Amino acid sequence: MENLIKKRLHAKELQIGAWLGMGSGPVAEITGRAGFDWCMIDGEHGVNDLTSLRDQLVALSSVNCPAAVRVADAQPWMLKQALDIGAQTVLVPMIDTPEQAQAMASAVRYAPQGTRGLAAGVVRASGYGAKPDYAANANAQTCLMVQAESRCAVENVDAIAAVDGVDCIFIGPSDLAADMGYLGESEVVEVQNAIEHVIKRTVAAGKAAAMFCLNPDQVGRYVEMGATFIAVASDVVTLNQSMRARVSELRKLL
Ligand code: 3PY
Ligand code: MG
Repeated sequence: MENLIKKRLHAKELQIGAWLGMGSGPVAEITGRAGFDWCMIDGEHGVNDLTSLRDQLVALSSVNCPAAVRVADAQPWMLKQALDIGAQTVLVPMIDTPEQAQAMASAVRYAPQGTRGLAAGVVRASGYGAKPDYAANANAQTCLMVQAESRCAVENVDAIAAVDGVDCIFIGPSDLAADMGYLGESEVVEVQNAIEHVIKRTVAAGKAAAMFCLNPDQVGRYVEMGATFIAVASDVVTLNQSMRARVSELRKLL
């Protein structure tokens, strides 16, 4: 199946999406129907396990919402599992060096381009064997995003962006701010300058730049810098805000 996220990343089309951290198929289905260009199922933070990741991939596919999975760590076996359950786009946190990025690019592709383990006949990605051409087409449809979220990654951005097989560099503003000594303060100018640097160098290398920004007033700035893939909502944050707003609204009325 064609990977729309990858196609649009390469075409530099703007894609806005939602973060799914609740581990819930129904929440994924509701969010997937809302009109976002994509949803990211978060296996790094939150409560997801392999079965809940799979359930949400099924839910998003049922409503034709392109899906991506963030794995917990830069481990080839985690990428193997995420791809086998049907994720075509994977995001790997905390990639600091071109060597780490290269290892991830190898882990997500079958030989000869990579080292992904092959069990195409029995995994969900191939329809449990119903799509015999899955393995032949998988490398071309797999999309690798790596997260730049440290000073080291900022310094190495050119070399990371140059790695064959890396489609997108995704900035993690919270971790980056923390690593720069500004825990919880990603708005400070030093962090914003580092973010701008990563976006601009990534785009200059011909790769897509992605950002996490839940403040709607700030999204336009990152688009102007060149980011084309932006997380603009989170299931946890939205539920939290709307439940609290409803309680305070009703407390005033009653
Ligand atoms: C971060 O802000 O560190 C993230 O990983 C968000 O995506
Ligand atoms: Mg992070």
